[in-house]
Amino acid sequence: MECGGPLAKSCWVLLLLLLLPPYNHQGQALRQIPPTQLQERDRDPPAVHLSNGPGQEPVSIMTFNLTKITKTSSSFEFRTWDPEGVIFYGDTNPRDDWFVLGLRDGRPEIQLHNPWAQLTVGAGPRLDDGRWHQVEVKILGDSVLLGVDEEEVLRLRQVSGPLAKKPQPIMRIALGGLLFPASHLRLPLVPALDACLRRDNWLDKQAQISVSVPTSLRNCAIESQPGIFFPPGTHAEFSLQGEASSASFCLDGLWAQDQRLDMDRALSRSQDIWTHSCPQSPGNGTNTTH
Ligand SMILES: *[C@@H]1O[C@H](CO)[C@@H](O)[C@H](O)[C@H]1NC(C)=O
Ligand SMILES: CC(=O)N[C@H]1CO[C@H](CO)[C@@H](O)[C@@H]1O
Repeated sequence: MECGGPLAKSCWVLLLLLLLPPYNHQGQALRQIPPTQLQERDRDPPAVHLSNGPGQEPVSIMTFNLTKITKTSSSFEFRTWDPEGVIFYGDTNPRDDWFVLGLRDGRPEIQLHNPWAQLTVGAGPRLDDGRWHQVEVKILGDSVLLGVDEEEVLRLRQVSGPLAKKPQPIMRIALGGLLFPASHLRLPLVPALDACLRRDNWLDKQAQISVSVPTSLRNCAIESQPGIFFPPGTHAEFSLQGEASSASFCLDGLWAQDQRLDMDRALSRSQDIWTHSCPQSPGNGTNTTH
């Protein structure tokens, strides 16, 4: 690979990515799902992506009538490689009665602000490992309980008043974003979370007044692997040419989370990528990522 000298800043490599046959180098068949079957994959319930393109808007907002609520817990499964962002936000009032469950450094974090308590607390195991995790948030009397994978990881006492007695009896729940600017958080974080959510069950269906249709632009149908994680704000475009079984293109570096990916290390680990120096003038037929 010619990466030194005058080309050091722009190391042009030609990658031949063998996409077919569908075997990895351990010889196992990779899962290939025809697009028509994506929606009807039986055992896997549909999942919604929590990030809304480059913006930090929630992907869905629900409202509940608190005077009708009998079930005060919410549960869902989610999966991510992203260590930071908002899973959901809830409020009756964005000024003085709100709650946020997010991830920071891969671990769950609760921030809440209401007349009874104002706090920021992190708890539980790292969840940014690309696996599905089950999460439950429950309001029990004056306590808020957080459960992860069937285990209680946090119990906050004396942090809530009776739901039905809130001055504004409408609770909003927003998925994957906030309903106020991120700077209003007690401890700011980057809200956008590159995560998938499924089997979600929010408070009491009987008390639900409205729900907006999820506006997520991305989909969760593809199998999650570390290599297909891109943080918000990045995107990759490749123009494929040549035979159907391979793709060749010139890359001017790959970036993820402001870090340049080490192409040499990727190459040394994969037997399915070949490199050659790019021609002097690759014909402007290539796209690069940032
Ligand atoms: C909430 O429910 C109560 C009791 O059923 C009802 O009186 C009230 O109008 C409802 N509020 C809204 C905004 O739906
Ligand atoms: C990669 C490459 O050749 N890029 C060129 C594409 O065309 C523009 C305009 O002619 C050039 O400035 C780029 O260097």
